[in-house]
Amino acid sequence: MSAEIGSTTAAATTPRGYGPMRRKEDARFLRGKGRYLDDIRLPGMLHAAILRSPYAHARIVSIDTTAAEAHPKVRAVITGETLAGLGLAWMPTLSHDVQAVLATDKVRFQGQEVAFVVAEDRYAARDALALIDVEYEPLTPVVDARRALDPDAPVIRDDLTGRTDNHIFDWEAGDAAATDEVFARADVVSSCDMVYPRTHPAPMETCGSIASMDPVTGKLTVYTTTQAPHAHRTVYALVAGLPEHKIQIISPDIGGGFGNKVGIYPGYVCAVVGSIITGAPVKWVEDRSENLMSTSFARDYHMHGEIAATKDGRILGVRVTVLADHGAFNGTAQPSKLPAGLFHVFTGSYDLQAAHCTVTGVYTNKAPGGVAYACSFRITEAVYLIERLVTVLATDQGWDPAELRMNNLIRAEQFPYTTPTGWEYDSGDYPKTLGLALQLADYAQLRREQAARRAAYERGEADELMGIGLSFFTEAVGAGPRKHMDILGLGMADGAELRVHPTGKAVLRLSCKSQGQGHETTFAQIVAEELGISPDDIEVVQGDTDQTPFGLGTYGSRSTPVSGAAAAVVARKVRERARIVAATMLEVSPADLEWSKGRFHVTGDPSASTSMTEIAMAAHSDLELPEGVEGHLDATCVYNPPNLTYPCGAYVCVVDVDPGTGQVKVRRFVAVDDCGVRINPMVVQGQVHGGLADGIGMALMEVMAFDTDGNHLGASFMDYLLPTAVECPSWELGETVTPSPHHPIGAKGVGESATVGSPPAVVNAVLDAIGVRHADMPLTPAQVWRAMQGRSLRTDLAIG
Ligand code: MCN
Ligand code: CUN
Repeated sequence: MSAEIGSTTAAATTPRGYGPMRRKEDARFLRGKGRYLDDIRLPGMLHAAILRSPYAHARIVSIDTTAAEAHPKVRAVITGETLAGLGLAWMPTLSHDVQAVLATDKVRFQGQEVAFVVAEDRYAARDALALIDVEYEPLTPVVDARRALDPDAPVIRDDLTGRTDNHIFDWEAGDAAATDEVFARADVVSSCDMVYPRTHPAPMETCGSIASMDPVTGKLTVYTTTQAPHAHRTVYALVAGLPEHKIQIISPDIGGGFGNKVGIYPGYVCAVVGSIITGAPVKWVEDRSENLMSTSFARDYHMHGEIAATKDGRILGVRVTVLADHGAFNGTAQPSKLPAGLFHVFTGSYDLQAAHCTVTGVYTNKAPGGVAYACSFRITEAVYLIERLVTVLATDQGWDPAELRMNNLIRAEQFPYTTPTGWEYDSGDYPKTLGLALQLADYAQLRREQAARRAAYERGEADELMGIGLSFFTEAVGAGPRKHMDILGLGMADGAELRVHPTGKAVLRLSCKSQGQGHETTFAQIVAEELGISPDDIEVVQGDTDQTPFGLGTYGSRSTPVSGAAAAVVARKVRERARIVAATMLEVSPADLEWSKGRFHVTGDPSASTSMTEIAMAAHSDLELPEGVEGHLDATCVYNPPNLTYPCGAYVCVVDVDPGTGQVKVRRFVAVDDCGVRINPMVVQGQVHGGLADGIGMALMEVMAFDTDGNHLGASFMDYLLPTAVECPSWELGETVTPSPHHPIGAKGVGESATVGSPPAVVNAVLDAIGVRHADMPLTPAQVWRAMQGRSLRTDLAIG
């Protein structure tokens, strides 16, 4: 699917370090030999199923489990009451709220967990759900976030003491007075209301967990689909009061996470309780509908944005108000001190004088979670907002959207650049990146073609209209404990451990956890680059808390910025140890040695040299090392990033729209990404391809819609549409490389870039084609058709 232009492609041979290399893990994935959670079978293992609420909002009058307990294959039925006895009926969320593990008082969204059945097989567990008798007293649900703060809105969270409304938080960033001043002196102001609809990460593999409590040793082993094994362990220990050193979390192969597997779900807690009660391992795995209905969603932001400029096209400031629908429990995955996550970067890639934004979070009767799904903590929404606003301004003024962007981008010499909301972008050459994208797309020619097409359409000689959409994004990825970048309130720095064996093979242990991003290959390449060992000889170990160092895990495209840095630092430590060993071997001073990939040689005498393999063997031998120098070649490090890394990208999307049907065809997509130094360009391209497909999905088809009763209208892939190869063009990728100045190897994260950057490009293209100023995503044929009639609707609510 890749047409590759504007970038260098080296031969696809195995490199010693950076460069395109086929993924090592694909040897098992492509043969169907991956080991996913549901492949794991422990002796005596029991199976669980969850009874879920059919209502979005209802009081629980009674729960009768007698008949289910009498089922011959049922071993335990757990309700909120059982959990309350253990102090586990409620659990903390990622945002310092609490969430019912199993509902006791009320159900607050459709699909909420009510009871947990443990049985001898999966079928019996499912059958027994039907034997549980729950009496509900239905309550009016709050479905539309805009109604959540109405004085007569039902109070969803009456479990919280003193709560009389559905308000969660108010948050603001930027300088209100300075922004008002800038707007007062602006020549032109454009504004726009837009909804970023609720979407879902929808990984191929759903979530699940197998808990096994050893009644003799008291050791709890949990196999679970988590992106953050160490964080999960600490939370289990803190919440359940279990001894942390006796908890082992094993995250096996993961079939896609996309943020869906960051949080802790009620089923995980219940599986642990089920194992403690039954004395056997308990497996719980969601089905597709359960995943779509109850696990963490994304977006659901209602945004009002204003943008101010001078009459000659200088953008001065941005003013934003947001209503954020967080569902029934505030469970958004984001740094604890930032209730609206990194929405802070809503000023985008432009050099503005002032900006201000307020975000209000509200409860509604929908599933909790939020942010997750290639989000980088709300940057997806921020980029969509600013890239739509800039386009709306261009439309209103009749300016060219490419020129407007080019004239206002932060310039290369302004880095490090502090945004009006106080974030320090590390590096970039935005005009160069945009320039390359425009060149690859042949923007001027596209505009000519578009004009000709419109003229032909108006003459009745063409059936379709053509649209060109642009976006430019800056991402903020690689969060660590410094700068308040915790998660779950935990500020756990990320470790790396590297051990070189006597024969020169190495094992690298990391705190992050691949869900498909190719870590086993790319992190081996980092060590290979530093030590000159072949990546094939370096094993990357992740996902098992007994085997790996502490750290927050993989989300917010942090693995390369954080664990990638740790891998480079730990390899350099090993190299310095190797230098001492080599100096002893060659009988010179360490300072007299020079390193060239894979060997040390004596300065001025290249023939006096020794290879990494020889050094490794010597390090484990009877070689007399200098006083105080330990043998072996191993090292550990803990990396706490000084700042986030800020990758960027410029995207150009070309669409053809059939005005008769509203059908959109993405004809071309040019994506120029700058993620600093690329470790494995092939893997980076794969990440970008996936993200671009995601973007097409969100822009054109994906939405979690609800009806007025709070019924979920997207609980299967029949209703929640995902893009396929059919909807995707042959991607045209390009690259610019601006290394991160504070990262040991100059790399920036890229895993979410394309998902963040592509939706506004697609939307801008479709609206450009049909000549409509704004319509909300997803731009389904019906929505496009309505927009052309001047009747764009809310697509996330059946009530419109
Ligand atoms: N890489 C590289 N050079 C760079 C940057 C990255 O070679 N300059 C490589 C990395 O070494 C890694 C991959 O690209 O193999 C992605 O790296 P990074 O940007 O650090 O992102 P993470 O590994 O932290 O992955 C997380 C990110 C997130 S948050 C989501 S959401 C998402 C994404 O990755 N989920 C994914 N991409 C995904 N891809 C797959 N297949 N499955 C998911 O669940
Ligand atoms: Cu938020 S989706 Mo990714 O950061 O795991």
